[in-house]
Amino acid sequence: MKIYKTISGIVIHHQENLYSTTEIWDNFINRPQLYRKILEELTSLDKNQVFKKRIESELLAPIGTQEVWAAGVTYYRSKEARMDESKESGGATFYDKVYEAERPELFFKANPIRVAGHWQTVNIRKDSLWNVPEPELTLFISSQGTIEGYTIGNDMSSRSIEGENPLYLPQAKTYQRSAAMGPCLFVPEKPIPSETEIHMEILREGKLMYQDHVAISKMKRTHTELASFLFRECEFPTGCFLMTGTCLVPTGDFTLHVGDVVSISIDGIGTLTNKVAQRN
Ligand code: DO4
Ligand code: MG
Repeated sequence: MKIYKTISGIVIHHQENLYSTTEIWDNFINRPQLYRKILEELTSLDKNQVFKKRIESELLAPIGTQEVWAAGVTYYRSKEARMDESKESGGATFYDKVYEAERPELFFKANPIRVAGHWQTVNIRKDSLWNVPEPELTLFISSQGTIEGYTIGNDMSSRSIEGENPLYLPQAKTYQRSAAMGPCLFVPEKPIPSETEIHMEILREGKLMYQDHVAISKMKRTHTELASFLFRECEFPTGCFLMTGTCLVPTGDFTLHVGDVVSISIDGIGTLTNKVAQRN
């Protein structure tokens, strides 16, 4: 089941049918056993294929008042790339240690105003020379700590700022439109399968600059492990989103340009596309 947030309300896509409700987003999604609850409600909702137009022309990022958090160094490839970019600063050892440690790296990524939706622009910073998208399976966790859904996340990152000094991580990671999420909230009956693949491609003036994919089974940690660390000492009254880390890192000579188009696809969820921009 896929849940879309649109200007005119929520659209639910289930088994080829479209349903709509004007329920408030936060109240609608922040419920344990979300799949079962929505399934029970479907017969009482408006059902009409015309709601497809709302998905096509009124789509918003699938977020209400939730905070967006992110996990880091959850894949070997991320550890390697970060150790490489920080070797001159002497920060490499921290990535090595956190990959092996019991406690994962978790950081605050964005509040809702910094999040772009499908086809909105994401930014690279003007004071950053080396920028990449990070395609990440993103969990929706209810206020009770249960994983209820998934979306596609782009954890836009400045490699030059993070590489200069790991203490600059918040500036490398959190700025206007440094995150994208969408196109929908995928709410399956069972947890997402480990064979699920994440694909990313980057186009520059129509030319393919990068293309790769990975299965989420390559991740070192489990989703429940990450969620339980996040909920240890934090409350999230309307639930929260948690990006689970990247495994797709372009080679060191690649940096994003203004105008590049980044598309991230995850099996079962869809495709999140964003054009790269810079603030004036
Ligand atoms: O350690 C810094 C951030 C790591 C990250 O964002 C990732 O591994 O995806
Ligand atoms: Mg990341």
